[in-house]
Formats: sequence, structure tokens, C-alpha cells
Amino acid sequence: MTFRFTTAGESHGRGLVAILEGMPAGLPVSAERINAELKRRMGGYGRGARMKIESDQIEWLAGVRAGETLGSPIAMLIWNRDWEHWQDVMAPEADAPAGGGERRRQVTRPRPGHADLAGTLKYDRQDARDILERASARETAARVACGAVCKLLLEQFGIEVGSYVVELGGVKAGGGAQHAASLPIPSALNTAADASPVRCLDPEAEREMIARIDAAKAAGDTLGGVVEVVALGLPVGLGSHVSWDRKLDGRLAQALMSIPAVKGVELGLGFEAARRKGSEVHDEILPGLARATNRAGGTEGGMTTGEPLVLRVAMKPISTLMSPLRTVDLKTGAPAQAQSERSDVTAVPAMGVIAEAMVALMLAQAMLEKFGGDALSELQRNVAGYLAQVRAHTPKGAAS
Ligand code: EPS
Repeated sequence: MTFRFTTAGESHGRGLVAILEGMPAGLPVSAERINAELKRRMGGYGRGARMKIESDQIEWLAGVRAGETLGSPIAMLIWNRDWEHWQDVMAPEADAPAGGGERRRQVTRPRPGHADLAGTLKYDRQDARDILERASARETAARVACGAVCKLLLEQFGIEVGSYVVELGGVKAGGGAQHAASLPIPSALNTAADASPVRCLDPEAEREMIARIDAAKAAGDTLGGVVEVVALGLPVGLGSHVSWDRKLDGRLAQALMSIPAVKGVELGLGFEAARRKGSEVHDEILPGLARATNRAGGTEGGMTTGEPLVLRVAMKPISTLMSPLRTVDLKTGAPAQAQSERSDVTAVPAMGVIAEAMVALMLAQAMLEKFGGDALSELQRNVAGYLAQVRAHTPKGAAS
């Protein structure tokens, strides 16, 4: 079974394309469910004017018929509404419709922190727009579409993926006293977070986060933060200890680090585990094979333990500053101020939705690798057989 996904599209190009291959046939899907996830990604206090222009929705291009997947590659298209205003800038033809000369909106003053400079040098371009159009986090809309299909697959097995913001602009939810794996996990994962403008579960922290976003906006600055991503209902044994590239924790970290502006990933206690003694880190095993705690955050040996998967994802502040940092104009070599493009003050709440999508993609891949099946019915039989095997292997054990 080949599971793979890819995206294509520039931020102000005609649109984004998402291709997801390896889904079994017979999975019920609907554009409404995918679009609901796209809408969640567009939200969050601190987003810029672009999100007022767009209304991200998919069009099915391939792989779905009569509300069910066919087992063939699924292709989805998201049009960029803003393209209308960028047709001459982004035209694929050698001559822009406006006719001849230099294209408008060239970028020659690279933004520190963005892909502009390294990309312009590496790809031997004169205009950093050739780089930033693809490096833009707009591409993550296509990832969220693929992740949404994976969420529908996971849902068939009672697996739920959600997220919430635990830190933004230096403000920590819960007073900062808690660590991953000790925060109470809400039961309907996203309901409460989605009701908050910053997707935070702590109303006091939410107020302070909003105040910091307003202050950063006034100062022409940007803010980063941390989200916690949780997956519930996982079976024991996804991923494997046997080879480095089959370890699920490593694959999750790679997938999450690939999100634009993400600089760190923690699983369970994460870095805090390095500061504690072993007796204060590992999760004791109780009769019936329950765990006393879940400090590991849901994996041991690169495999799921059956406990909730708890990841933390850190995002740096967006690198487009309205009060720009120093740079060099690549045309003249002279010191300059970095180019300001319309952007967001913060996109941490949206990053949580993107992180959910990446986790859903990795979990769906791990499920399909372990259980296989060309049809959903086959996958369901395989999962049921495995779960029965695990149950039979589990000693009943009286409480001590
Ligand atoms: C984004 C769309 C972009 C940016 C953002 C992500 O729209 P525009 O460039 O037209 O304002 O808001 O991209 C960045 C923050 C970045 O640094 O590239 C989106 O759809 O998420």
C-alpha cells in the first residue's frame, strides 16, 4: 500500500492542488467536512486581510464518486480568490497581460526569517517572489484538505485529533504551571478551543493573548506561540521500534517540523523529561495494563501505547514585519529595510489546525501500513482482528 500526499500551488497563483493516494475504497467523504476544516484554518485572532478575501473550499477533481472514495488518488482543488488581483504578477506566460517590462511587486529586499534569501540564491532568481509565493503558509490549506480526508478515515476507528493553543506571545495558558501530558484534555477535543478567538482553553490567558496581539499589531510586530495537539482512541502498536524510519514519534516530529515557522516539537513531557529523574518520568504499568500517568505522551519505542498522543508544537513569530528589520537590497547591495507584504500578526491558532492535519496524515499512514486493505471493509476486519489479539494477550489482573 502506497500512502503519499503532495500539494502544488503558489500563494497568489490560480489555486492550490492537493493529491492524496493510498486511501482505501469505500470511505464516506463529503466536501462539507473538508471545508469545515479549511474554515477552521482560516480563523484565529491576529490573521491578516487575506483571510477576508478567501473562502477556502475544495472541488473534487478525482478519486471520489457518489460520496465514497474509489481507492484511486484523490485530487482536490482550492481556488485562490485573490488571484484576480495578481493575474499580471503571477501570469505563467512570458509576457504579462499588462504587457512587457518588469513585473510589478518584485521582492528584492529579503525578509530575515523567511525563505526569501536562501531560496533566491539557491534557485538563482532575481525576484524573491519566485520563492516566497511557494514558501508562504498558504500552501498549508492543501495539507489541511488532505488531513481532513485522513480525519474521516481515523473517525471510522474512533480516533479523534484536536488541538488548542497553550502559549501565545509569551502568555501561557493555565498560568504556565502545567506541562504537556498533565493538562486536562477536553472531551470533545475541538469544541471549546474553536469557540475561542485564539483557540485557547483558559479565558484569562485568552484575554491577555488578545491584548498582546493588539499591541504587536500597533507596533508593526508579530508573535509566535505553542499549540498542543492530541489524538485520542489510538490502538497500541502503530509505528515500530525496529528501524529508525518506522518510529512514529520521529515521523510525527518530521511532519510537524515541516509546517512553516515551526521551530520545535515535544512529545509528552518533552524537554522537561530531561530535567527529571527516571522515577518521575516513566509511566507505571497497572493491572489490566493501564498506565498510572501519560508523561510519555502516547508512544514508547516509537510505537503508540494506546494512551492519548500529546504533542506540543512551537511556532516562531511570522517573519513579515510591518516595522521591518535590516536587510540588503539584492539589486544594489545597499543596506535596506526588509520588504513588507500584507501578512498576519500571528497565525498560531491556525497552526494548530495545520498540526492536526499533519498528525492525522501520519496516523492514517501508520494505520494503513499496519492494517492494509484496499477497501474500508477489509481495513475494518484487519483492525478488529488485531484488537481481538491484543485483548486476548492482555492479562485480566486484579487491582493490587
Ligand atoms: C496565508 C496567506 C498569505 C499570508 C500567510 C498565510 O496571504 P498573503 O500573503 O496574501 O497575505 O497571510 O503567509 C505568511 C504568513 C507568510 O509568511 O508567507 C494563508 O492562507 O494561510
